[in-house]
Amino acid sequence: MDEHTLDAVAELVHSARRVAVFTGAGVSAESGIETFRQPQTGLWAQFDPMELAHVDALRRDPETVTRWYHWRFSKCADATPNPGHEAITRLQRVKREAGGDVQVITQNIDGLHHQAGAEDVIELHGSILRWRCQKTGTMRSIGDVDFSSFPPMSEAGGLLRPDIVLFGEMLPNDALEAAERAVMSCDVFLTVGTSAVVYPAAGYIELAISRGVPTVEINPDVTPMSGAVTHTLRGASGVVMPALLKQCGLLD
Ligand code: BV8
Repeated sequence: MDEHTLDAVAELVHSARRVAVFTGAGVSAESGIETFRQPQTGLWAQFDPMELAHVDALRRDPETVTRWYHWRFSKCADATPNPGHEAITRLQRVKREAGGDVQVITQNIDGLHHQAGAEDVIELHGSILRWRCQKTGTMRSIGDVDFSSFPPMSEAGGLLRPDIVLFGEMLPNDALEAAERAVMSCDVFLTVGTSAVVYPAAGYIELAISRGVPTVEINPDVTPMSGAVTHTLRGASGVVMPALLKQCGLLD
């Protein structure tokens, strides 16, 4: 991570009134949750997430897809927020106390931003912690789902599925509207831990760039947006985010 860039970004974040923080699976990597495009391990190694996380796969093979999501939940059930999540929450708290705001827009379904204390998190792709009856639309917490057989069924005889957005499904309107408002009103836009290849979510990075506000990519790797953002901080979010807050004088 380049010290000069860190200093420049800290200056931008410190003076910004409203910050939008757009996150992807990379922000949960240091909590032990494999990123979306990391090769699958063990039992699921032979499956491609892009195949399983698709609405057609759920229609074609609800047993395998619900088993996979139950397995993915089991991988994140014990996960706890890492210093990256905590730094984002702290930034939001400090900005709100000063009359500004930080809006967290996440593609992640693991609930870790919320667990870290972030408020009003915009979950573009829903949450694996909520499961929905396909027949009645009723929601229930994953703890109230009977996984003794797959696919899990509701009392109404409907298929129970995670309340997430699969490929080929529309994103919830309220999340889209909230995300657009956040990007259109921010003074600085941080994109943290995302490969920036999934749409319409990745479009928010392009929207921020088109507005001409400073945009910062925080990621150990290059992404398709690396050449278009204002600054890149190459590093893990669990390291970069706390360093950024420390540089802003918000963390000792
Ligand atoms: C829709 C829930 C329309 C499920 C997910 C325009 C152009 C091209 C394609 C499309 C387009 N518009 C629509 C599409 C199709 C498709 C799409 O985007 N395809 C792409 C992939 C080619 N989009 C859709 O289908 C969307 N729906 O458009 O509907 C429609 C119209 C009419 C009728 C019906 C529908 C729905 C997209 C949502 C899909 N659901 N998640 C689940 O999670 O299982 S998306 C999935 O990818 C995850 O949510 C994940 O978060 C997301 C994005 O991936 P990332 O978060 O970026 O994760 P990834 O592993 O890729 O990258 C991790 C990054 O972190 C890496 O860069 C890595 O270097 C970095 N990293 C690693 N360690 C760290 C780190 N960074 C920081 N710190 C670290 N320690």
